[in-house]
Parts: sequence; structure tokens; C-alpha cells
Amino acid sequence: MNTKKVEEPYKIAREEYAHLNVDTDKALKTLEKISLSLPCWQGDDLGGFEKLNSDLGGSGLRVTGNYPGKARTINELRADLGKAYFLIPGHHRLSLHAIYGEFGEESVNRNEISPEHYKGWIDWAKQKDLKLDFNATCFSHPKAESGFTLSSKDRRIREFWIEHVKRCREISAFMGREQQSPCIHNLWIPDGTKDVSMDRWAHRALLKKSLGEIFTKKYNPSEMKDAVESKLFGIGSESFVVGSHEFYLGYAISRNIMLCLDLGHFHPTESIGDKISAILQFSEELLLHLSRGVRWDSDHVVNLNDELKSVTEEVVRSKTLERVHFALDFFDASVNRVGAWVISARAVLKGLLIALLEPQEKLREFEDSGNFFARMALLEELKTKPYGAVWDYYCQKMGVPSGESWIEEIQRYEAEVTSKRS
Ligand code: RNT
Ligand code: ZN
Repeated sequence: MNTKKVEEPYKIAREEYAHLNVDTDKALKTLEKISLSLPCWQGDDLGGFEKLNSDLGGSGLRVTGNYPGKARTINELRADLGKAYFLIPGHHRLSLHAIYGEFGEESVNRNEISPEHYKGWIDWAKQKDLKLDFNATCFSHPKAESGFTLSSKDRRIREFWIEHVKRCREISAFMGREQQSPCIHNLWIPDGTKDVSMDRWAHRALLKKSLGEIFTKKYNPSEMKDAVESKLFGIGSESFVVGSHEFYLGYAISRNIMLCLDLGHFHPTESIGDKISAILQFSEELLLHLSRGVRWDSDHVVNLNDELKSVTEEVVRSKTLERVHFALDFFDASVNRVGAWVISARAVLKGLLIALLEPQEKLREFEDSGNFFARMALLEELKTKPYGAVWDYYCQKMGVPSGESWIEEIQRYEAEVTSKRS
């Protein structure tokens, strides 16, 4: 798209929004400050770079599809990520899983990892002006085969995973210090059972105890922040998930850590948007895993759908942008993986932009005066306002292709790079 094509429509859109008392330039300044954390695991179907444990056995996570060209090495993954960030406006973050360390030819078990294994990532991130977040990997490992990790009845299994998560927190703090921005450490475990359990109580009590040990060590929040992620059910944990929403909601609030809400981890009729203003009454911050649930799968590539919009609207309406961290979480091996990062990050940014362009004052006035007809009517009218013109202008201003022109860039990269991988 040439400059003129973007700027003229923007001027018209700016005026149209100004009639509603919405300042589009201000909205774009706010948008520019929001960072999304991209999931490194979309680049290689959650493979990671360990010399051991390469399949997803015992994990409760399933990656489907065999689209050619996945990243096979750290350098390929970094190159793919570089391509994706180049097509996403703004300054963003990368969420790393522990299995993505640089282990070389060494067999480093999960209870042996240390900051040195992530120095390469830290250096790379510095060069790219990216910040890192981190995740313990409590799956894809023989010691997760039973379906239990931190809530296992086997003390040795628990100890192994406690050690892993402790090390992950330490690595996160190291990253945070190095990058001078707090690294968010998120903990998700697959623990649960396919069928009814006689001992929900025991497993939850064990999880609570393990977490108690893990979180004994306090880190400065300027270095790292902790989050715990709940789930409703998973593959192999259909009947019972130890780390349920109620469990972690209670845990996070009583221990003053963050809760992580994954958009794919709730009943399909539950609104995650609705939970934000409830949880943030009691918790300082919140981590979101933006994902797209489709029937029983919780990890489709994020699209700009109503669910996503309800989340972005709620964060903006409740003025909690500074307290909410946006991470993306999906893994889809059936489409171009680099393109999937770009689709989803752009979808989230568009969702945020639409929310930032809402004439909140006017809508609140209608609501407060009991004029629910006008509130509904204006909300409907907003759906066809020219936010696309504002988005295109923003992309251009940030030096990123606007409109659909980035699709070709991905196709070119596929032809020149990823399709050549065997
Ligand atoms: C799994 C959780 C978790 C993972 C990543 C890979 O259901 O959503 O966040 O997707 O850690
Ligand atoms: Zn998640």
C-alpha cells in the first residue's frame, strides 16, 4: 500500500471518531505501549531443544497437523520469530518454555537447567530489543507419564518437578535482571485424570504443598513475577484437573501472585471478559493466555472474534491496561507457523485498537441515564466504524506492512526459507 492510500482514509476516520469524542491519535499512542508475549512453541510444535524427551507423552497437550517447514534448530526458530516480529507493529515480548534452552549435545534434565542455558536467548533478545517471559515445562517427560507432576502421590516425582519449577523461577529472575524488565514466569501443569478420581482432595492438598515449597523463595517483582494457570479439562484429564480455576484463584489471591486465564480453559459459554473486573478487584495483576478454543481444543490460532473482543474491551473499559499482561498461547501445526504468529498478534492488536476507539464517555452517559436503547444502538453502529483505516495507518506509522500485503511476505519467506527444510 502506498502512503496516500493509507493517509487519506485515516483522515476521514479520524474525523468520524472525533464526532464521537474519540481521539484516534491518542488511541494509537496507547496501543504503541502495549506489548504482547508471543509463544515460542508455535514455531516447532512444542518440540524444544532437549536431547531427551522429544514427544508429548503424558502431557495432555496435542499438536495436530504436519505443515512443512517447522523450525528444527534454535537459529531457525530465531529467524522465524524475527520474520514474524517484523510484520507485527509495536514492541513485543517472547514467551519461552524451559525446553527451549541451549543445551547443545548435553543431556540436561529438567531438574538441572540453569540460567547459562538461556544466555543465548537473552543476548538474542537484547539485540532484537525484545523482552522475555518464561514457563516451566512440566510435560513431555517420562516423569509426567503418570499424569501427575507437582500433585503426584510419589514424593520423588513431586521433588523432581519442584526442583524444576524452582530453577525456572531463578532463570526468570536472571532474565528479568538482564533485560531490566520483569520476566513473567507462568506455571501450568497437566495433572489430572481421565476418569473419576477418589482422591481429588489428596492431589489438591499435595499441589498446594508443592506450590508452598516452590514459592517460598521471594524474588523482587522488578526481576520476575509469578503466575499460575488453571484449566477445565485436557486430553487425558477429562474428569479431573487438579489445578482448576477455583484452586488457583484461591491460591493466587491468598499468596499475592498472578492468576493466568487462558481463553481456551473454560466452559465455552463462560465469558473470560467478564472475569477481568472480578479478579482485578482482589489481585494487583493478571496474565492472559490469549488463545482460541474450538470444541475440545483450547489452542487454535487467535482470531479477532467476539471472545477476544470482549476481553480487550473489558481491559480498556476497566482502565486496567497496566495491570494486565497479554500473552498468546496456541500451537497449530496445520498452517504456516510463522504466519500464525502474525495473524494472532495482529488480531489481538486490532482487538485492543477497537476497544481503544470506543466512545466510552458517551456510552456510559447513556447507561447512567437509563437510556439502554441508545447504548445498544451506538454499540451496534460502532461495529461498522472505519477502524480498519486507523489500523492501516498505525501499521504504516510503525514501519510494518498495512492491510493484507504482509501475506505475501510470509509466502515469500516460505518459498525462500521454510519450504526448503526437510
Ligand atoms: C496448556 C496451557 C499452557 C500451554 C503452554 C505450552 O493447556 O494452556 O499454557 O499451552 O504452556
Ligand atoms: Zn495457556
